[in-house]
Amino acid sequence: MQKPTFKPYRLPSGGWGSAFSVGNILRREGVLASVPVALTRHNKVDGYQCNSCAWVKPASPLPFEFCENGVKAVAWELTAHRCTPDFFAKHTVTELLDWDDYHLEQPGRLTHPLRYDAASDKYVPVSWGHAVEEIARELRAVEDRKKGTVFYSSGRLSNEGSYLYGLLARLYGNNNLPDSSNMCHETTSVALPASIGQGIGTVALDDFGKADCLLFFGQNPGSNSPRMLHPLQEASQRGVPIITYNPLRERGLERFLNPQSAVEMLTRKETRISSQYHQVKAGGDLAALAGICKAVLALHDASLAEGGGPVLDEAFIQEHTHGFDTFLAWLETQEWDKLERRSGLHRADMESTAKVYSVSKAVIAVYGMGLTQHRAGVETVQMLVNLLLMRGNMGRGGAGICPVRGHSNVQGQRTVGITEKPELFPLDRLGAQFGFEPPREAGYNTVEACEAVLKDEVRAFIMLGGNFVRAIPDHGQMEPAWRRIRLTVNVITKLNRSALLPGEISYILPVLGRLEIDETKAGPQVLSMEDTSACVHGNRGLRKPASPHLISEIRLICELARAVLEPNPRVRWDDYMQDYAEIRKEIGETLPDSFWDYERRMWEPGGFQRDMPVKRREWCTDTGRANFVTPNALDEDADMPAIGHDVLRLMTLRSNDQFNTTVYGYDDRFRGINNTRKVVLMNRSDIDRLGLKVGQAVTLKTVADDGIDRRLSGLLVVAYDIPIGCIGGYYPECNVLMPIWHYASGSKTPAAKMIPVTMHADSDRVLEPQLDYAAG
Ligand SMILES: Nc1nc2c(c(=O)[nH]1)N[C@H]1C(S)=C(S)[C@@H](COP(=O)(O)OP(=O)(O)OC[C@H]3O[C@@H](n4cnc5c(=O)[nH]c(N)nc54)[C@H](O)[C@@H]3O)O[C@H]1N2
Ligand SMILES: Nc1nc2c(c(=O)[nH]1)N[C@H]1C(S)=C(S)[C@@H](COP(=O)(O)OP(=O)(O)OC[C@H]3O[C@@H](n4cnc5c(=O)[nH]c(N)nc54)[C@H](O)[C@@H]3O)O[C@H]1N2
Ligand SMILES: [Mo]
Repeated sequence: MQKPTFKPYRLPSGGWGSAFSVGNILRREGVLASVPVALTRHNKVDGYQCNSCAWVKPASPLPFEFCENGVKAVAWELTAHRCTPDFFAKHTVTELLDWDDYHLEQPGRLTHPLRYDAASDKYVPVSWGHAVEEIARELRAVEDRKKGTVFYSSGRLSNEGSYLYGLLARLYGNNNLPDSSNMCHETTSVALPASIGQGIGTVALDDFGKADCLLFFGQNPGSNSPRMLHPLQEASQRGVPIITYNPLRERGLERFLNPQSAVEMLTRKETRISSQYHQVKAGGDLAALAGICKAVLALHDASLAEGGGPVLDEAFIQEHTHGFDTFLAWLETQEWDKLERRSGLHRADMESTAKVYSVSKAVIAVYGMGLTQHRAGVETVQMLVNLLLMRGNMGRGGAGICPVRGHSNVQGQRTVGITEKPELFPLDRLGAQFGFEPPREAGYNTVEACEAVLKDEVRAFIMLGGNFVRAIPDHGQMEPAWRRIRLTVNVITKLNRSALLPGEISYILPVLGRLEIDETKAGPQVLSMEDTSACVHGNRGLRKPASPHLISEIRLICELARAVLEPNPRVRWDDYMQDYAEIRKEIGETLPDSFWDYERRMWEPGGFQRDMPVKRREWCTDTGRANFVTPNALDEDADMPAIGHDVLRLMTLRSNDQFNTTVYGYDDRFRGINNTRKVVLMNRSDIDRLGLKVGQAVTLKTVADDGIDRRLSGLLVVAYDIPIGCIGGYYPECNVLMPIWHYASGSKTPAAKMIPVTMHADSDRVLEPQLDYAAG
């Protein structure tokens, strides 16, 4: 491993850095020749849907509709490397527990089903038949099905697989269907229905072409949804102001050079992205947004006083909204000095945003984890909606709210029934369709599933995709508890840490990825998924499977269901696993409003968009109108220990070289950090104030009064452009610091963007002096 370095990155996002990075990864995965061929089918009609993020797949794609991180995700799945039973014969589980996330996935695609053998502390090959039989026996033996069994899934799973998995859980007897979305945009799914009556965003790709102002809160397109930089570039070139609120100056929100444009690459003609950039304090957005709303109001009053027109869209507010007067009264009581303190910004910052906003005719507000992963996340998202409602920026072209979803099918998965909340899925219809009485009690979400595991109430935990134990908070409590679960099943494609925490009985069941040809008796099968703009697309695999021993996720669900459940002639598992069109027919019957003529429409260019009542200004809320939601208080962490002088706010971040817990490498190019993930980004004045030195190793310790010692040592201090009092570290390494009860109220999304911690030096020595940019 090379020495860690820190050198601010001077280049734009995209550009040559992106091209080089892609070349490196293709070489490392041994797919230099094959992946470029596959990429011509990437996000194309009759091709496959990118397995990285959920960003919109346009109706008229670019010749190369992919980005650097999409290529990494494709190369990751199509890698030439294989993790065979030989690998497991060489390494015990205890030994592998010392490996980091990167090295665990490096051996490549898993090739055989494996069962944990406690005597040798190794995973050994097993037949699919034996695996299904034993798992089914264990699931049937669980006494309390409501409490004892959990069905987790990660948002990569197709619509077809998700629908069957939800059906399996409900026929089995519970709604314990936590998913990655519980750690992600659950805040959105709670905030938006109360505000506007739909749990998903309201804009389509073409709205970006019509908007005349974009607001960006806590989302990092340069790393996490790079194809979005194309519409942003186009907007910027049209002169559209792009206003960003983010504690970090993320390169993708500053400058972009389109790596697919030969002219731009040769002339190095980059585009400025944000026209205003406000480095809000972590967790300061609620206050910042309140300040912007207050300033808009002041502009309205001033305009009227001068005999001008209204700034507020009074007709819209009158006809379409509820709660405006209460909101107004609350805004008037908010003092500027408090708003400044809480946001870490100046009044002038918020006023300058209000000024641009109040003359724009069509505004889109984009947001991501920077808003949702906070204790006050729900109220913050609702405050962003309030701002849009003030000028009627909802339900018309070029305007609306745009939560940027994470996993490539996380949104579709919820649509077709992966939810622990019974009210979110038409259970009556489902029951009538399949002749059973679905369970009506709420199931476990992610946090509740973890709490049940800590109480030793869970007997069986199925993980369909993902890396649950690594993605959740509180590793120090969760990992030992995990080993007390009787049955854990890891349905995965590469080895990860969750699989290394076996209970009494544990399986690794390797499956096909969506880029692979899924051939059944009925011929090659296709899948479908929904992007962040609620458009549903078909997906056709194109590569030979990584191993002849892999089966599809759908076949596994069907085999398990047949072995666990009482026979029910209305549920045709045998047909579903051969012909996925049969599953789509069932989805169409349960959800006819969205999925009529599914089989044909999923191949339309750009997919088909699910119904969005807000587009017609129909509000499916309790009041029948769009609600201005007034927050309870601006104390974003009222029930946390007071943020004192030496308590810092830790944001857990993604590098440019990872997909969630999958670590592609140790470089975070745009942030200038190379060859390491063991760093903590700090403001230089905090470093001085705490008597620390750049390059020194430090320990972070969580401030909490529950008697549990949560700490992480050996992080190297990096002096960074980050607001005073805020620090940054990488997810998932820092999850050990996050208490399980530290989540957004209302949604229980873990509050990963603001963990209160203290910090002390591990020793006086400066280990990596070269990490000081000033010294280099
Ligand atoms: N390449 C790649 N793509 C991905 C992923 C990946 O890991 N790698 N993950 C996928 C998934 S599942 C998801 S959910 C999305 C996540 O994508 P994002 O929503 O972009 O998530 P993060 O990178 O966690 O954080 C986003 C930004 O929030 C900022 N931030 C932190 N705290 C605050 C705050 O208090 N206020 C504000 N305004 N900003 C804040 C951070 O500086 C960062 O720029 O990306 C998806 N796409
Ligand atoms: N501190 C902190 N914690 C966080 C976050 C944060 O920002 N900060 N973000 C949260 C968010 S937004 C999310 S979405 C979660 C992510 O939580 P998860 O979705 O559970 O985690 P991933 O890292 O995406 O899962 C990676 C694993 O998925 C498996 N896999 C990949 N492709 C496939 C496939 O096609 N089929 C199957 N069956 N398996 C596959 C591979 O074996 C791989 O090891 O983490 C959350 N945790
Ligand atoms: Mo996510």
